[in-house]
Amino acid sequence: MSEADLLNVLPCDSVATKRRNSARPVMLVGFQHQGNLGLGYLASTLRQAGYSVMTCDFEASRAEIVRTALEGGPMIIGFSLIFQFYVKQFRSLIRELRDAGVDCHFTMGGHFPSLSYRETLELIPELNSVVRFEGEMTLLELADVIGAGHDWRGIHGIAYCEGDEVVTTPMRALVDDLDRLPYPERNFEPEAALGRKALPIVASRGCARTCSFCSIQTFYRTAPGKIVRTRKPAKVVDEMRMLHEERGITIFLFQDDDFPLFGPVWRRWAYEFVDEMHASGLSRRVIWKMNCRADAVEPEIFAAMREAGLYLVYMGLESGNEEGLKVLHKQITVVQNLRAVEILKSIGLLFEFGFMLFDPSSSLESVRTNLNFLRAVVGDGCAAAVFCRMLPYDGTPIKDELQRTGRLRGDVVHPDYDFLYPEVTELYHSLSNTVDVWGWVHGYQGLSPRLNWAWNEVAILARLFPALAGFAEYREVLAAITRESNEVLFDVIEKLLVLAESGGQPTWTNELLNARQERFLERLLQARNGFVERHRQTLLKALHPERIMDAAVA
Ligand code: B12
Ligand code: SF4
Repeated sequence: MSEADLLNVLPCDSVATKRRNSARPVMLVGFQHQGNLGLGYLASTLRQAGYSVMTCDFEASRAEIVRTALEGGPMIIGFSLIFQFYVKQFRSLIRELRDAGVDCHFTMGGHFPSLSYRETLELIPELNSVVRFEGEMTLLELADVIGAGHDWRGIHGIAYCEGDEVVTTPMRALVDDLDRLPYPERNFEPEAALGRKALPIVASRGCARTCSFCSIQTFYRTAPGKIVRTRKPAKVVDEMRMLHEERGITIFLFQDDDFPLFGPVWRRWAYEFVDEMHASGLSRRVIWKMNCRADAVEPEIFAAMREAGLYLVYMGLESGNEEGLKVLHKQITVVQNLRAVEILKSIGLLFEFGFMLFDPSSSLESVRTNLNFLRAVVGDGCAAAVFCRMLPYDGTPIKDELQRTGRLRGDVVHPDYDFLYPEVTELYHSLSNTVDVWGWVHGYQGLSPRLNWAWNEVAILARLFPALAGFAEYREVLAAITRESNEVLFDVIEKLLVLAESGGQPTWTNELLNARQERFLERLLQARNGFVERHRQTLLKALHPERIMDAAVA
């Protein structure tokens, strides 16, 4: 047995019988929007071992979090930092807790603390420790040791400060068998679309790929143990069945970094999952969304998954030019990206995608190629155009490379870098100044996310509700609004490119675009609300508890 295996041998069922001091609860604080599965797994593991757990949403009011801590008297507060740009907000919350007299052990986990533990401990000196990598077993051991009044500094998988020194203990291996973990706790209200409730779930952890901009690959490669671990399809389906029967969940959002699909082994996994979905009867009652790479998209398996309830696919397309794909180390070609899009369209599956219009290799020419790629992908209005600039997160090879070449800028909250060419910097700034990026492309209330939400609803309507009169017409109106909105964005980029290449006067202004955006939004709301209102009674009837079980897939 390897060291990694040994460290991993902490089966949850046998630790449940160990004697421990669980008089004081463990408190967990994290970003709960759409449900935080990391906190969910930590909470269920602790609870299975006999601890009581209090979970707080990081977005709750400060006063509420402080009050919960003061009243609950936890022995540990564990903070989950999954987005590095929240690090300073966590710091200020932690200071407030300490100022209020909360003096228990403070620890923190997540990608950034795991990979940049020094910086985390430096930025937040109020932390007693950082738990590195997957935290279930380490947090449990921390609770056991602290509860027993012993010194916690010897436990594996943590970092802490000793005077001016940062000490790390031997790394703990990744959880070898995910099926030995209890199902994650989900003590939050599920999101709902048209009254249908959605919850996140994972079928696997880890990713075998090595994209240069992604902290996931470093996170799962730095810790010892197997990088990609899949759960048994039957266990995944059992968890879905339980959530469907007990909480009426009909939409499942798979948050796997890369849904098991690629290559013969994982393809077999996916087919087995499909079989389990049919055997359980769930394929007719629930629908699911997953994330994958474009090179995993093949007609046969996607058609099979669609029949088993797959309704929406998220793909990280990331770039539409070969140089960009190379710098991002996507190990994929533009043709493969386009082929995936074509396949999904041809089998009638809706998709969303991630796309970086700008990356560290950008030139005016590559931005133009990216623009043409976007036109090819969503020029028909099948989904809203989204794009961003690549950001160099901690723990990513691209950040190290930018640092090595002296191009890294910004800080942990706003990581940034210099483009290679001043004209690209100028283009990027004029685009950001012209388009209200949060209002249109990114923010939860932005136009593109709202259009995509409407598309999400369309897929749900098609799969979880009876056929509705005028549905095809509504779909066409939505496609027209999306197409026109996308085209305005494309035109802005195009005109700014021309301006950067040959000078002249800007055509689009921020005011003009805001007015267009408002108009698109009005049209969208009118079409969507009108359609939903017309079918209000039918939709409500279909949501009636007994009918959830009967919802037939169209
Ligand atoms: C689901 C998800 C979301 C959900 C969040 C749901 C939620 N409330 O948790 C949504 C869709 C909202 C989301 C949004 C975004 N996301 Co996101 N998301 C993910 C994703 C795919 C899965 C997270 C997950 O559930 N993992 C499964 C659980 C079991 O693992 P885990 O979270 O890592 O937790 C384990 C350990 O980290 C550790 N741990 C974690 N917390 C703690 C706390 C303690 C006390 C301890 C002891 C241990 C511990 O133990 C846990 C159990 O083993 C991750 C990728 C990833 N693999 O993490 C990206 C990821 C977290 N997202 C990312 C980004 C960039 C974003 C967005 C900015 C995207 C965008 N452009 O809009 C937004 C930001 C939203 C915002 N607030 O502004 C990045 C973060 C990069 C970084 N280093 O900061 C990631 C890592 C993806 C990536 N490719 O790099 N995201
Ligand atoms: S971007 Fe996606 S495919 Fe690439 S390493 Fe990260 S999770 Fe894996």
